Amino acid sequence: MNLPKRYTITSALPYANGLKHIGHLAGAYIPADIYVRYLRAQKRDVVFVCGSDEHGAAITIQAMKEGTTPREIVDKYHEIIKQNFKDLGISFDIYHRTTAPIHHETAQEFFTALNDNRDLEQKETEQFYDEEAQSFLADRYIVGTCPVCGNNNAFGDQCEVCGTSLSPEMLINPRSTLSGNAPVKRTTTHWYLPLNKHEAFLREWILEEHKDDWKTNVLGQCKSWLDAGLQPRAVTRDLDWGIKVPLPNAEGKVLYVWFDAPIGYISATKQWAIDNSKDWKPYWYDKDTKLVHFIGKDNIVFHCIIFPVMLKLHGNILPANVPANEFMNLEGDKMSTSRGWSIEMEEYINDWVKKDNGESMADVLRYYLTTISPETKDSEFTWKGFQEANNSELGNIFGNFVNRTFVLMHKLCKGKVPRLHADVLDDADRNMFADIENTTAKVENFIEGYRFRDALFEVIDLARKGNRYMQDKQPWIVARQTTEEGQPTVEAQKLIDNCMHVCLQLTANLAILINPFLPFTAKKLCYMMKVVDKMLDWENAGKAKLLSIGYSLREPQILFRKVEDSEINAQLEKLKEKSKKVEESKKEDTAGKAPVTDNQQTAVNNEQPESTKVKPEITFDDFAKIDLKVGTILSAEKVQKADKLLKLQIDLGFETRTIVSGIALHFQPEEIVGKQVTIVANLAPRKMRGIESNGMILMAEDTAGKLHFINPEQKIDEGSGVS
Ligand code: B3M
Ligand code: ZN
Repeated sequence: MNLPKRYTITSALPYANGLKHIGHLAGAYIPADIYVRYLRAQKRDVVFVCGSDEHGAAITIQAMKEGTTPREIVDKYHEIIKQNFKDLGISFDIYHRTTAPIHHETAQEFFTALNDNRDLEQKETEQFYDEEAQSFLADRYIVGTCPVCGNNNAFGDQCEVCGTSLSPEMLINPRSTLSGNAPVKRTTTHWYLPLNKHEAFLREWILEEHKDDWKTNVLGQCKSWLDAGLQPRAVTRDLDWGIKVPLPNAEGKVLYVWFDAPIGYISATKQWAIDNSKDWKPYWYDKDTKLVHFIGKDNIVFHCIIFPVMLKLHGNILPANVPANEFMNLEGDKMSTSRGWSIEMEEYINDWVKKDNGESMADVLRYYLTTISPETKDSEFTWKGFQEANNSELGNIFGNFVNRTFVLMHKLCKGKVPRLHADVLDDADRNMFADIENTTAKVENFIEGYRFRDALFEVIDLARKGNRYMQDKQPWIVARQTTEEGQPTVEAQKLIDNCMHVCLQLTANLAILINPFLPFTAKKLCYMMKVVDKMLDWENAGKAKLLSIGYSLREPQILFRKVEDSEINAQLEKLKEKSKKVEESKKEDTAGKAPVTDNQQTAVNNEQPESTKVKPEITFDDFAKIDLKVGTILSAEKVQKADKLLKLQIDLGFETRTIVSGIALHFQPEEIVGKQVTIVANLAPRKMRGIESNGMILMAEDTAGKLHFINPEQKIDEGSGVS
């Protein structure tokens, strides 16, 4: 195999618009860190870059929400996220920012080079415009109904419910997130990257050249994009936050955030090179460099189609691989910070890492997230699974093996590495050495193939074999064959020595093999073995003689503490509370009210109380389209894992309807059965938590936020119309 001369490894630049959760961590950061730590242990030349993505609507909209400036938002979240990564052992060589001047220059140069080379097209088009806010509405500034799944709050660039990539024109009933108004069309000029011209190249490069070494989930997404036909993609926006378009006639225009962000990998490399007196160019131009992008699946199109076209036009190297991960769910539902159904890195660090056993709890998270890594399909984090991984695998297998080895070595071998006695060496001993060698080869192969889950499994399995070996050898029983003075016989001591020698050499090997995955634990092991970090160099892996005979070792330290049921229950409770709070504050989906976006809600709050605000005028014909009917609630039940939803069966006389309504925090199911309600009978069906809801019940919300039924004064026939 021809080894690359150097590696440029990137992890997706997180938007500095809020805390990042452990799903992000599992998707793009832990796998990259494992890979990079392994490469460094192999003494390969590698740069690992990342940083904050600080432009785009994600930032400006968050600033509006927090009532502050984009600058303050990025300054605040950049620092927090950077520190979070550090606390969890993600070892970037640089964690840069896209607001840095060097990045602005780099991105502008890139744009200019492409534009000068006529690789971009300038076009005048009609785009949505908010007359009240006097602003064009791109990306997240516009919301509407997703044409694919019917989500009412899909963004102009993407539906976050079904993941479909959208353009504002595709939204049904678009509305501005600035004013809530329906937008109008206005002409504006933008620069486009004509992806359609590069289809043939992309097909060849992705679907032919990489058909065997890229992951199937990645190839599949690329293929469906290519099969759907590529369109020219605008690379500029009408916004005032971002990197100015470096042309004289481009007042008020900035580079599209997805144009500048990936260039952030290059500018980060430049800054790293400056800081370390290196030349950055080979890392982006030399064909001997292996470029690998670690990302989550929602970023595939940008890293496999758009950015590669940009890189090719600009004369840079292309990614050798883009091992994108699928998503990680949490306790049966999609992980989402905005819905409060998430575990933020910050939160985990405060609850676990900053307490008692500190850094080893960072390793526990790294461990569990790797064992459930969504490498080929979506996976799920559960607190029970976390506890199990810690207590059973790390504690009972890995930790236990190391601990027994050290305790017995102190008890039976005077705290020193015993020698190996060839005359009593048996197959079990020899097999153990062979296992160490075999495992090393397997771990290498898996890591090189981006199969980190499998690699980690092999390491734990080796520890499991170590436990079994020790259990079979039972040195503590052998030690009972004593002389008259009470010392083990010569023969017995030989057997003990061999067993402990093997276990200690195995421990040293485990430290090397576990190091890319659990770096804090590897460090602790080095301390216990009184060896320097250099022992962790990969060239030592698989070797039988890492610890010298007669070398005295430290007392064992507990590697992993037990995680108690009470701690797990507290986390589960906390998660529920958090999501309840968020959902309450959003009042999203509350019956009787159309769902509003986070942003709309801020706009409303900033102006006047909702009760005094009247929506824009509609015509009688608009109103006449709504079919209101009276029905009776036949049954009501809570929806699993959705604290605020009730599933209602409503008798409409002519039929019985299922309606899912967000009123569970206001009413007990049993108290509303038999009540009459007014419903919107012709609302398009909508799926909530997997249940199709056919309509909406009307509710009045008083100024204190309490809900009241809108029903006839006395019981009337089901199916009666309301107008
Ligand atoms: N900030 C989107 C995301 O955080 C975007 C990634 C940029 S990578 C160049 O998912
Ligand atoms: Zn959708």
